[in-house]
Amino acid sequence: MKNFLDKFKINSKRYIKTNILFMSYVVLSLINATILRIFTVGNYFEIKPILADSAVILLIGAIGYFIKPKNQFKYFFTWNAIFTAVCVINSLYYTNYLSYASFSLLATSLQIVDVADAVTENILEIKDFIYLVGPLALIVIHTILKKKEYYEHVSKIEIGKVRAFNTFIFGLICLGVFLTTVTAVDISRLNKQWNREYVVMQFGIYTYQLNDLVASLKPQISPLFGIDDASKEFREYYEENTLEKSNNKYTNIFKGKNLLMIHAESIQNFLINEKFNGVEVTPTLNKLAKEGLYFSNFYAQESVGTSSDSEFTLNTSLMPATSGTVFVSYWDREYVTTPKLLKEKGYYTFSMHGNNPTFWNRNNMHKNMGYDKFYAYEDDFEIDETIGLGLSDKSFFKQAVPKIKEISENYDNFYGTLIMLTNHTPWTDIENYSDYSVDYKYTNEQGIEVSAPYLEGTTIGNYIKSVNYADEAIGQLIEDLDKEGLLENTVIVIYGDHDAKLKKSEYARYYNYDPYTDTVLDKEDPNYIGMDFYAYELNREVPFIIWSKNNKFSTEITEVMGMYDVMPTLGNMFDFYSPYALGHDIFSTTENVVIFPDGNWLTNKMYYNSQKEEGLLLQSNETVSADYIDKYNKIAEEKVSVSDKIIVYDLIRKTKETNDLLEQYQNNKKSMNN
Ligand code: GP9
Ligand code: MN
Repeated sequence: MKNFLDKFKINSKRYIKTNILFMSYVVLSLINATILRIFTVGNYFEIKPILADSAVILLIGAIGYFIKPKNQFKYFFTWNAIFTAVCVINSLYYTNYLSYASFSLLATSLQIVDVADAVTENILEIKDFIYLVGPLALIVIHTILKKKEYYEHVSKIEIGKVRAFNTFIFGLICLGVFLTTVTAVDISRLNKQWNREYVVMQFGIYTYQLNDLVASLKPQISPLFGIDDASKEFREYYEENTLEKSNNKYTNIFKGKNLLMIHAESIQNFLINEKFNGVEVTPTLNKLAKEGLYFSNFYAQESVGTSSDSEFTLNTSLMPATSGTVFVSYWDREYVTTPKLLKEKGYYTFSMHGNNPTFWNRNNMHKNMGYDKFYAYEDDFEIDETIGLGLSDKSFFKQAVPKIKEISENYDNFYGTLIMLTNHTPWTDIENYSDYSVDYKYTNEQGIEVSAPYLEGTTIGNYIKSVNYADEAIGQLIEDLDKEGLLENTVIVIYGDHDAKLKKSEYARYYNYDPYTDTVLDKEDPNYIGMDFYAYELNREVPFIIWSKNNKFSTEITEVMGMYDVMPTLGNMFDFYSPYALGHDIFSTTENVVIFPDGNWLTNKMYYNSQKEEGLLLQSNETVSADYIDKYNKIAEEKVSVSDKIIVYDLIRKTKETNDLLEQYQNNKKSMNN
């Protein structure tokens, strides 16, 4: 035994001495992966992802032993640099989207060039670059090893192939041990890849990214495979979930009216009816909400395609794609959309936007969604006032009204979407175009008027000022439309396209500020209001208002509602219908559910976090059963999955083609019989 131990000691020593470069590569690559998990999901030293990451690092590393020692550095450095890049990109990505990066988004990520300001203002943080220490350390180690003539020494030992073999076996052992811990749920989620946080927690970042690379080739490759299963799933889903046309007090109330949609960039619902120093942030929206139908529990369901995803879900009642974005990767598929359905009823359909038409590939996708014309940027607008990303909302609306007027003179009806822009992050230009104050004014004991800074100069403060500007712009638009007589036959719909993606920490000052001492409450204070995961998610709700000048509904709808419910809800009012809608007419549902692209869901009773497999009860006097959770988990999975199948496999087009063929066949048969 002693003999064996001695031998082991000597062998280990020799192994370490002749494998310094390889081991540095392994340790540094593993440390980066672990730091990433700690900084993103806060996952500390879980054995599963460490095993999975180790397997990837070792199996790739084994190949390095086939290279001559003096050239090995290039190989290990390249791989360590690739692993580091994966960590940096995912860290940056997580900060912004609370999710992990995907190859399928390469095209989408190029959009970031256009929002460069937003990126530097809000996204870059030192913690995103800590991973660079890895490759730097490897360079230092290599330089020292070179000086000590390590490579010459190692070259003398002719055991490259044995080392490669042993490392490979060790990698396989890690993989084997890891595989014994994998559950069926893990495999299913790895395949689906939409619950990315879960996948990274279970499989580690490197396996996630490798798997993602394969999954991202999906738009090109997968329509070639699995079409039969996809069609079956599609058929079965719609057989079991046939959406009945509703019949309620809102049915056809707006039949024959024009519909003008206002895509309100990044406006969140928490600012509705909010005041600073007694002055409303959104007086226009407050008035419209009070007079119209105000859906006060409304959520966007966007994924990484942000604005474009919301446009897609709103107009199709489908979910965003699980990898890539529909507007960029799947814009050429066929969809049943609101503009197309209204066009069938004789409406002229148009969209307008002050930004470059190629942004989000709108120039192609708007045509495909059935808009007759996309009025955009310099071709159709004079860029006479630029704020943030482009033409200011006020100038945009001013120029839009005469165009709408002309359309209304040439066509009986229209469906139009006006996409706002000014309230896009980073809201830095704000002081130049808003005099809204987010300070806190009070009279002190000496009777002197004091202004405590409160949110002045903060990101959330700038955001609020910017929302006030956007609200003013909407107010001016409504006024101008009224002057032109355009409100008599037009229904206005306003939707916040998604939340502003403010950081949790931004809310600390908003909720916990004491103006009298100009301090923010300490986190430990019992009165401190924190923003935990659920509070943050629930606060992401956006306004949704349906307003018509001559119908005063003055109704608030508190049932939870998602972007995918807009199409069936408006369809019931304007008399159009899509058999593929995944949402519901909100006035005909008993218990609605909002599904998020990551599989989380929300009902009036619960917000469920499918990543962590736990939920928050929303009504103190209610509990929910395990069956309740299972039921909505199943619905969430089904909807996300069937929606993705429609998108990837172009199933609506295929169904139409099959039906057309069938019809042709039956007609031929009929004429032959005659
Ligand atoms: C750009 C605008 C913003 O044209 O719609 O897009 P977003 O960054 O919100 O997706
Ligand atoms: Mn947007």
